[in-house]
Amino acid sequence: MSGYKPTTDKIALSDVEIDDQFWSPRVTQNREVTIEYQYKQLEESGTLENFQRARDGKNGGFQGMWFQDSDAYKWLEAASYELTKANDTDLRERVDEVIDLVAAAQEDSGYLNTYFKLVEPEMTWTNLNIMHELYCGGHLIEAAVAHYEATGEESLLDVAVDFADHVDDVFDDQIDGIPGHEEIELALVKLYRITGEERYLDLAQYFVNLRGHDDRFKWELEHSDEIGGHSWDDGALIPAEGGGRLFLDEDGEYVGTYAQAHASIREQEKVEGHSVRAMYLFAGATDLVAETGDEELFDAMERLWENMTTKRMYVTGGIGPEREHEGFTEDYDLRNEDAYAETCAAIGSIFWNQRMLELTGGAKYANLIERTMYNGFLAGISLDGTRFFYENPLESSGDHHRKGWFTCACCPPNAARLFASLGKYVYSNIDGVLTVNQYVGSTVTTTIDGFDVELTQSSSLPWSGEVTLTVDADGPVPIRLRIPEWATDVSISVDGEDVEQNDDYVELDGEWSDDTIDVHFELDTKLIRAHPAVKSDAGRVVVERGPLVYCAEAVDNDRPIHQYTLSLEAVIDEEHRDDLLDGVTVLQADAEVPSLDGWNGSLYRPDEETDIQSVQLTMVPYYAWDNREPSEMHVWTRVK
Ligand code: FUB
Ligand code: ZN
Repeated sequence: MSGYKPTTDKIALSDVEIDDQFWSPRVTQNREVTIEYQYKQLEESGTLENFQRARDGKNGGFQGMWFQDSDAYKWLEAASYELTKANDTDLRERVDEVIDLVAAAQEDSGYLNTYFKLVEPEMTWTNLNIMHELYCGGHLIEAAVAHYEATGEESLLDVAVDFADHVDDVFDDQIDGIPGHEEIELALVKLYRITGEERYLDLAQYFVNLRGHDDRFKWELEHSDEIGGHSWDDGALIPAEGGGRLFLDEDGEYVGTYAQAHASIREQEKVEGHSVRAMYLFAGATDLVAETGDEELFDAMERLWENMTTKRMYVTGGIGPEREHEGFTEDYDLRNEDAYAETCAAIGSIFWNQRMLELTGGAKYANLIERTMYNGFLAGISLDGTRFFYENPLESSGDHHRKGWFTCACCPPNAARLFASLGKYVYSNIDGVLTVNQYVGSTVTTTIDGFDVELTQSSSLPWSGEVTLTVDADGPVPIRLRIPEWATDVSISVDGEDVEQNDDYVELDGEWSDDTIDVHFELDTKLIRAHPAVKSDAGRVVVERGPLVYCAEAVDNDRPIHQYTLSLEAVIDEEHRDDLLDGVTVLQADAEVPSLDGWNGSLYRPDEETDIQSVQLTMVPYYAWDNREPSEMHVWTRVK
């Protein structure tokens, strides 16, 4: 098939070249180390072999999780973003090989899922709750769009289109139902945007609008003998005590909260259930608002965003405190040591917020993306790019560590695709305004309302707040600069002349001819409190400096971290250490610990007998924790 149309209104990844003292080493490492490493993991985990067996018409022998195809698709998406940036022939060959494999595993009908092909070929589309066929298909489509945009080749896009057409035939002609794990909604909007085929947009709307209205999930739970999934791990996915239990309430009654299917998305008041599912659904729904102007859906998005960010989000931007459902629980439940805060959920939040930002221009979304990028997301990857957190606690006894791969390896390739597409988050064309969302050194070369513009940015974030932009355009191009939420003082000048600013943005209209915009964001160290309703943080503060959340690790301190108390008047010194953790600004705060003298083996003694010693508490950025020898870590520190 040919005739796909390119998207034109957004700033393309190929328009942006990152050149940043903080992010470039990580982006380069993602290409040179992480993507290579993850390809090996696709081999070792059997992910590619599943496609080979499916291609060769074999039966059985499926390896890994039932949605493992998605690991390959996310890898393809990440690798494709790299192909946008460089003509990397080795990577391109490898990508082509994987695409050939995927294409060869596809059935003539367009159906594609190696678990079902190898294990339960008669049971396709019977267990929408749990079996992730639509989720995998969504990742296939996202990879295909990325590959087409990078290379102009239709090899993977043809596979994705055939799959999407098959889904369109099946839903709702033969089956009325929705995916248990959202993802295909946002992918279908991407496919619509690149092909111009309305049916993909309609299908995305169908999936979003049916959620909370159909009883297919309930039917599946009641007919567990008739649906797929029995062959995985002795059917552990099916019975109420297996995967199906996640859809039940404490009384064993069906309730769809886990998959945001408890009510129409338009009526939902709070972010509920599995957090990655929620983020992907909201990202897809926001795409629909952008395409259709659906105000009721937009109101729901704003309401849910408000609930999430004021009651259900960690200071790192991480979300979803609970392990069992991998998701949200109650307002203000922000447990620290047990925090789940899956890396994929932070990534999903970035996806959703970028869409809200591009829809509304609201600085609050860009602020949250910045917070999540530097903290909740970045902590998910080791400094060497080969180990990953699935869960991101805000406190540890020293026993939580990143791993090279997981049985359920959703997070590592998700991180790879976000790093590889970082350029998408720096600038937006919002209603004809070139908006600088993130202060990441880079050059954007694009066209805004018919005028060619080139803007080069240098940035000293996150260590200090000096940003310089040079702009050249062949016509008037309005520019908007976000004022970060953490900036305590701001000064901005264009060619040496100061300009006015409001709270969220600085608006600069003008003709640009190699003009220079100098920006200074005052970057202070602040003690931050949580709302008193957050039990886990009562009597504690977190230290932030600019966009970074800090933590204390015992490896930098003489005592276990739980023994320290900060003073509210603490003087906090800062020192940039190039030799530590790939270069970080270290904070040292006045603190107190109880003396260890005179206990003489006793466990308890009168308070007045216990001297208090003045000490220093050393803190490092949270993203860099657990990159040295294991030790206790706290984000929130007791204060008096
Ligand atoms: O189910 C697919 C992915 O695996 C989810 O998004 C993650 O939470 C993990 O369960
Ligand atoms: Zn994950």
